[in-house]
Parts: sequence; structure tokens; C-alpha cells
Amino acid sequence: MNDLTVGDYLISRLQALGVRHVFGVPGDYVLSFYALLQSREMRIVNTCDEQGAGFAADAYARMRGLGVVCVTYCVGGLKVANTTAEAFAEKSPVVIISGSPGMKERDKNPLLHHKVRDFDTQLKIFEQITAASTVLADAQTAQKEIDRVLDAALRFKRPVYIEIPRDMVAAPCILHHRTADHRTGSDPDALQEALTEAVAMMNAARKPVILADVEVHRFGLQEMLLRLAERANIPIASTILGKSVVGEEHSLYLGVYEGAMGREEVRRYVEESDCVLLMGVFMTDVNLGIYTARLELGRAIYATSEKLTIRFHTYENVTLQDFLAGLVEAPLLRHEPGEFPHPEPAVEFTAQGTRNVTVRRLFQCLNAFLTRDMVVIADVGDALFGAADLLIRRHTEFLGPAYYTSMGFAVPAGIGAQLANPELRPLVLVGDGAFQMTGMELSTAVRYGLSPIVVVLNNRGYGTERQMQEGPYNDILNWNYHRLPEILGAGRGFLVETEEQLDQALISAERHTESFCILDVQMDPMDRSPALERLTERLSKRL
Ligand SMILES: Cc1ncc(C[n+]2csc(CCOP(=O)(O)OP(=O)(O)O)c2C)c(N)n1
Ligand SMILES: [Mg+2]
Repeated sequence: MNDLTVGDYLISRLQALGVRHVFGVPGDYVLSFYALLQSREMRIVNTCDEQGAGFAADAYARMRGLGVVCVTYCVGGLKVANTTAEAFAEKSPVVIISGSPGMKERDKNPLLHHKVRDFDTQLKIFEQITAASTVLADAQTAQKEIDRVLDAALRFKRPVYIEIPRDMVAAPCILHHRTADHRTGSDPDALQEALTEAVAMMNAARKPVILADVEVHRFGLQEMLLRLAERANIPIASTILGKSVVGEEHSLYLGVYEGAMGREEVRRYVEESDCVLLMGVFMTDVNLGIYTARLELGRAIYATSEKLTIRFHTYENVTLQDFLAGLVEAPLLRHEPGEFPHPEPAVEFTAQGTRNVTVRRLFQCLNAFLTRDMVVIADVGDALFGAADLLIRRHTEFLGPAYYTSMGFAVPAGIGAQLANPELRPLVLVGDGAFQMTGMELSTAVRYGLSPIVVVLNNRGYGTERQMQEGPYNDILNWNYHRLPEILGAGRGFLVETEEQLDQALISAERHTESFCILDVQMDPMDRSPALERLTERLSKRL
């Protein structure tokens, strides 16, 4: 006999997988599980709102390989539907744990508070936006269910849903032999044939190039990819979603490729290549510059965790890991790439006194300010587009919701990121509109002693949308963002109108490490980064 409960088992598995923090807001259906978390030395991080918890857990997962958000039934659960959708779309392994009415309470279908339609309404919603889901309704199967669902999160790098009825938390867990995880390797013949074709194509190419995206990071293949690039001497570009998958000071790094939205030299180099290795690439509109990218599959080796295509041949049952490992060992010729573009180096920023800050100058200044000890987190809007040209010094130092593009990610993500890796200080770039959605999570940062530097790009409204179609619906109330420290009782705020003030504020922010710093950077409502200029031109043609 053992006295392990279902709740204990779930927590011990999460701890074994490296999780030390759980983000969320409690409620009566999940209180007993919260008490258990507390007693098991799992750090509970209470956010102001569940959406904040969802984004924080997503960032934590992107940096540590697994994140957990824990909420109450429906009123909490449905608030993390959006953050879970983002994690699903961008492949981030977040475990959503929701409390729910006890199994015994469900007899005769009573109208219990928070219930929407049926007891399984929330489950059905999460089935659509997770890789696996379960309700721990039976102590006999709870262990297997927990194992199955957590394995799916790790295998597919997607969110999963675990609902724990409140009377099951303390139910004795019936232990079975833990089944090995069901990770399948590649079919050796298919792998061999794929490698032969890929190597022949790469060796015959004059100008091969690698385009690396987020899956390389999610599956921990950065080092292997670099080894491949270095062995065959092939330059690497990244997408905006995969930005920083390769340290951007690497001598083979070209820059961010995003079709016509990105820098012209990078676009030309990638599109003129006679052999493009698309590694873990999401063919999304934003990644491909709203489909302005000209990537012909007849010249591509396209490998993802879900499929492998070489020219027009598709190989079944070849994993991204095995394919990449095979290429690293294969007899590849060393190429002579000749001249190729590099990201613009960060030059020293000389503030031009009383000149007003423009988006372009803001990013030049940030580029000079960035250090290896920072993680840059960009929210949707010009914060994200402008950030494409920031020089990120080592991998996984950049987080941005560049595919699903939900506003409100960055401030809570800064909390998750700093808890995931306390050695990195978050530099959070966020539009005023996005800040108004989740920016009050700075309260959570204060509570847990975190120290993000938050730069609010204050262009008085929805600048990205203004560029496409102007109207009063793009205006928002102007807040005194720099005075938030007065409300929160901690932190430093800076009102920034000129370059001199920007420079000074960043110097002070760098020194003030005890708490958060917020820069309210005032900009012209119609100002924009070069990338946004190119993007909005394309988007507005589609309206
Ligand atoms: C949750 C959510 N709601 C609405 C949108 C649509 N949208 C995309 S950009 C944008 C404006 C963003 O404004 P702000 O955060 O101030 O950044 P800016 O565009 O001004 O740089 C909106 C409303 C979205 N992407 N996400
Ligand atoms: Mg704005």
C-alpha cells in the first residue's frame, strides 16, 4: 500500500520535469490543490488575472521546457483559453491544471456555480486547443492519464489540459508500472534514403542556406544545427518567430528573413539560394512577410517535427532530430559562401539632445543598450516588428508571439521568463495598447521581487492598425505609465520625450536592479519602424 494521492503524483511528476513555479489564481474548486502545491514546495505565483498567468507560464515553458498554469473551473479556465491557443499555435508546452466540481457533487447534474452548459464544457473547449487532455475522474487510471498527457506535452511541444475534480486531489493514487514514453524513432530505411537525397542536393548546390525557426529551439537542436552549419560552412538566417535560435553574433548568421518585410540583402540571399534548408520552419504569414517570401519547394529541404520533404519527395517517419543528427555526420562538402550579409552591428548610440524619440532611433538605442544578460520580450505591434533588427547575443534570448500575435503577452511573459532564468533581466517592449491589457501584472513583478525593464512605446493608440485604417477606434486613453511606481509602491518610472531622456532613463534603469523600471516613451502616433512600414503597405492592399 502507498499513501500517495492523485494530487501528490501530479506534483511529483511536474517537479521531476523541472517545474518549480506554478502561475495562477485560486478558487474554491482548486483550493485543496493549491494547499498541496504549497506544502510540496512548489512556488505559487499569484497573478492579477488568469490571462497574465497563462502568458507567464507560456514564457516559462519556452525557456525551461515546461510551464504550468493552475486555475479554477471555467471562470479561470476560460480566461486562459486565449493564452493556451497561443501556446498551441506557437508550440509551447504549457500544462493547464484546472480544478472542477468533485465527482460526487455531479450526481443529478446540479446547477453548481461556474458551470456553463455541462460539466464537460470546459474540457471540450480545451480539447480543441491542446495536444492531449484528461479529467482525473478515476483514481484507478489517474496515474496513467497524467503520464500520457505530460508525455504528449513533451513530445509535441504543445499545451495539455489536466482537470482535477476537487474530491480527487486527496484520493489515493493507484500506482502502476510507469510505461516508458512512446517516443518513436525514425524508420531507418526512410532516414537513410532521405539523408542520401539531402546530401547529394547540398553537395551539388552552389549557394546553400539554412533558415532556422522555432522548432529547432523547442526540440533543443540549436547546438546540432550550428554544428551542421559550421561543418559545411553554410550561412544561417532565422525567422522572426525563431529569432535568436542562433546567437546573432555568430559569423555564419545572416539576419532575420521575413520575405519583403525583412531586410532586402537577407531576402535576396535566401531567395537566390539553390538549396534552402528549412529547419523546423512554420510557414506562417508573419514569418514569410505576409507570403511575400519566394521560397520554391523544388529547391528546398523542408524538415519539421511533423514532416520531411526534399524537393517534391515526402519521407514518412523521419524525425527532425534524427535527420539533423544524420546530416551532421554525413559526408558533406565544405562550401565557400563568399560574401554574405550580416546583421547590422550595434553601434554606440549618441543621444541627440532634445530631438524627439522616433521608433527607428529607439531601436538603435536599445541595440546599443542590450547585453548578454537580458532576455528581450516583444509584444505585438511595432515593439515586435522593430525588434526584428535588434542584435540578440545568445540563443533563446528573444521571445515574441510572432505567429498567433495576441496582444498582452510581454509584461506577464517577463515575469515567467525571469522566474525561469533569474540570471537574465527581462527587457520588455510593449505598445501602449498591449500594456493596457495586461500591464498591471507589474504588480506581480513587485510581489515576487522581479526587475523587468519595461519600455512602453506610447504612440497613443493602436499604431499598427492606424497604419492600415485610421479611425477613432484606434485611440486609447493616455495613461501616466511612468507614475505606476506610485501606485505599486515600488519601481522607477521615467517619462521619455527626447533622446537625451531616453539615454539617461536607460542608464538609471540598468543601475536600478531591485525592482521594475518603466519608460513611457512618447512617440508620434503615425511614426513606425521600417518593417512595419513594409508590412502595413502589404496588409492594407488586402483589406
Ligand atoms: C488580443 C488582441 N486584440 C486585438 C488585436 C489586433 N491588433 C493587432 S495590433 C493592434 C494594436 C496594438 O497597439 P499597441 O499595443 O499600442 O502597439 P502599436 O501598434 O501602437 O505599436 C491590435 C488592436 C490583437 N492582435 N490581439
Ligand atoms: Mg500603440
